[in-house]
Amino acid sequence: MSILGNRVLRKEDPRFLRGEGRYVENLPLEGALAVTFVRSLLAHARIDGVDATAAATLPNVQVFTGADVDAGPFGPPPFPGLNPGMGRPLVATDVVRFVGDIVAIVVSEDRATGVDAAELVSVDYDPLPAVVSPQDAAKDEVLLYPEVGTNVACRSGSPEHDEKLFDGCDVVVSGTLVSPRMAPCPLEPRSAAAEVGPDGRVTAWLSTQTPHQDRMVLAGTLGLDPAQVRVVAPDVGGGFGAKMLNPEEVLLVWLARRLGRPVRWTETRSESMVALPHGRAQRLDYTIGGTRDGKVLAYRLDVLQDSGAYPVLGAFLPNLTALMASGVYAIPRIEFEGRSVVTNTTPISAFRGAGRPEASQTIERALDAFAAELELDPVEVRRRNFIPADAFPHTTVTHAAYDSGDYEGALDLVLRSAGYEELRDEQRRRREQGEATQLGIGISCYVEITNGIAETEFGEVEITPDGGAIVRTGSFSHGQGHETTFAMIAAEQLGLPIEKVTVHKGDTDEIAKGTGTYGSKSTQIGGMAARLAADEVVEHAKELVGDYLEASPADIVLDPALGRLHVAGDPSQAISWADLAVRASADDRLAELKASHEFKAVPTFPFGAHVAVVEVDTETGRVELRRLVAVDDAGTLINPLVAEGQVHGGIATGVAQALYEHVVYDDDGNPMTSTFVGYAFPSAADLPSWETVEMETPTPVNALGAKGIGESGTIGATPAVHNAVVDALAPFGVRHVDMPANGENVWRALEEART
Ligand code: MCN
Repeated sequence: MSILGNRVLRKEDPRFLRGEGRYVENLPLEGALAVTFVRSLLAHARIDGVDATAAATLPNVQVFTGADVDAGPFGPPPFPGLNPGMGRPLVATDVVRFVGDIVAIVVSEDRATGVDAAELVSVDYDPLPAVVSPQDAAKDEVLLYPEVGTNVACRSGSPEHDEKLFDGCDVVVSGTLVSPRMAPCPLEPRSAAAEVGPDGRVTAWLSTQTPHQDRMVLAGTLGLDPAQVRVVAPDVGGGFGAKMLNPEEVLLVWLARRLGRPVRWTETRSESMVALPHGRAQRLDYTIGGTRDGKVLAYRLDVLQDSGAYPVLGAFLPNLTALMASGVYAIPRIEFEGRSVVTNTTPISAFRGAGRPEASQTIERALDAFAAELELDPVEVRRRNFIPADAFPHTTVTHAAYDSGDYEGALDLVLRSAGYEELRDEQRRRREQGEATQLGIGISCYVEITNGIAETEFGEVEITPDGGAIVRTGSFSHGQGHETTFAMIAAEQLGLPIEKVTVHKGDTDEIAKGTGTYGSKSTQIGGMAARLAADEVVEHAKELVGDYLEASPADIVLDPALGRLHVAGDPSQAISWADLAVRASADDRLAELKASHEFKAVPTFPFGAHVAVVEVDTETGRVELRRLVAVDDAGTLINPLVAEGQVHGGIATGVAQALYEHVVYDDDGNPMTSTFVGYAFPSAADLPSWETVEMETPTPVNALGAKGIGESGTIGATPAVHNAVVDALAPFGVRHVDMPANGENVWRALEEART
């Protein structure tokens, strides 16, 4: 029986549950100096001077300013269309561009002294006007980079408007949706350490998702040969897309080389809230048009992306929003224009979903607004526009080549599971009785893209002297359970028990190559690479067994149930992996039982449907999420238990954006939500238990049939909950509520509708 598709408990959990996880912060690193960053308290200012005299009087304290750092700038990354003139000095020298920008570095023997010294560093600022809203930035009145001449960091789509786009439409509806800026809030904040070895090579221990890519960027930014840099990522307590390389990690390596001593830095929570890149922060203006019977004919989307002070991945994300603009619907005409602008705020990067949630948040709100205008059930309007299940592969007018799907099937399943008709009955009853607490029912149907830029991943499998196996992968698990699921994949191919398979990751000296983990691509490319490497090991094993049994390798077969190799049709003389490893070791041939593979594939398109049920107190605006029923189809599941965990976490993030989280700045660019007191990061106690329903539509793109699941819940949940809140308020004439749809925003929407 196959181990794949079983709810195998996570191999890594005992380590974490016993507190035996190894994070950068608790790695033994003798004699490590503490690093503290001095950060700007102003959003936009010229630096007239940095005085470190007082700080340097504290025992064993050294202070470095931008003038000392002979490396950088950092970025912008080489994405097509990104303005190359908007690089970030590793330490600000002339100008600070957001609260949290690095203005000096303090190095001390212990962390407490470093914090004291940082407070004594005096920076002479000459304030400049701060540009906080992307709409203001787009006016190009105050420029963050005067030498560049514009605040626009990147353009996507086309500024051309087709006057005839909405021709033939009986009904045209417009609206604006702001996808609130979110802080990623990993449980483990960022942490980095670095040390130069006796051979002059530098090792950087990073809390990251992408060790191999980090090695290249570190080497590139510091002018080093990549062979001189080793990156090790130990256990990582969450990344959510944001833990990619930033100036802080580069500076740690620079300091270790400069000082010849090991150094370590771990972010505080409030530092993480301003300095770790944020996510989302898109303003989306939409117009949707169609026929009176609910057929959508045209859709226009204008995106204004806030990129924060220094453009990194976030500035590029409208390209993904454009690609996924059509959602699960066959829309014949779509126009898209995206502009990404710099503002005096924390940089925007990837955050769970990265560019795709914004697309589904908008098309799903637009569909509901269109249905409301037509006075049709939102379910009915969706049915009239789905890409049908027999139309795959299907390429949308925005050039997304969907691999496989059954969008109506997912909707049917979720409606049945939620008891949609009964919910509508209950809603009708409350409306008729004029109850203060109204019921809202929200639907979302989504499709998203995983392995979005068709990447390659590395996998290696090696039989160990005891007949077990090591899987080495270029993917990097930071909460996704790869130690279990990748072991399952290799165990399946080798016919070994999962206990005999160990997964190694995250050390660039041990693992030859890798792209890392983001875009929910690990299973479909990293898992496939491991699988194909395991298959090659089996082929090599057949050679060896052929030699030992004096038979042709072509006649040798693997019995996957017993993990033994024998001549086809003659299992009496079989050799187990354990026996083979012993014999091969004795003959000095164990190294033959090792193979590596690089797997490249096109993107896959997971999809699903969510139903959210909310209660809204129409007197106070208070919203309570009662239920969230979710169908998330990621193709064939390797481990439904792990996948379900991914969906649970993903939904929590999606609900949090719909109802709670929002990074807020005042007009001068001061962050108002830089601790968990001010930032509404929900805990499990704030959320109901999710009702997840399995559905598996394999992809033809890889032999596992697997698509990604890591971000799906997030993408499906936000629009379902958002739609539910608006639905609850429909009888009051409310057609729109800003996210997060919290008590205040709901109350405002109600007041506006009443007046
Ligand atoms: N899985 C499966 N069957 C599938 C697909 C996935 O059993 N068809 C399992 C996998 O084997 C894997 C897990 O689900 O163990 C997630 O796999 P996948 O969807 O391939 O995603 P990645 O491993 O590439 O993870 C990335 C994704 C992203 S982009 C973000 S953001 C995210 C996420 O995963 N950040 C997370 N999940 C997170 N979970 C935790 N705990 N912490 C984060 O920071």
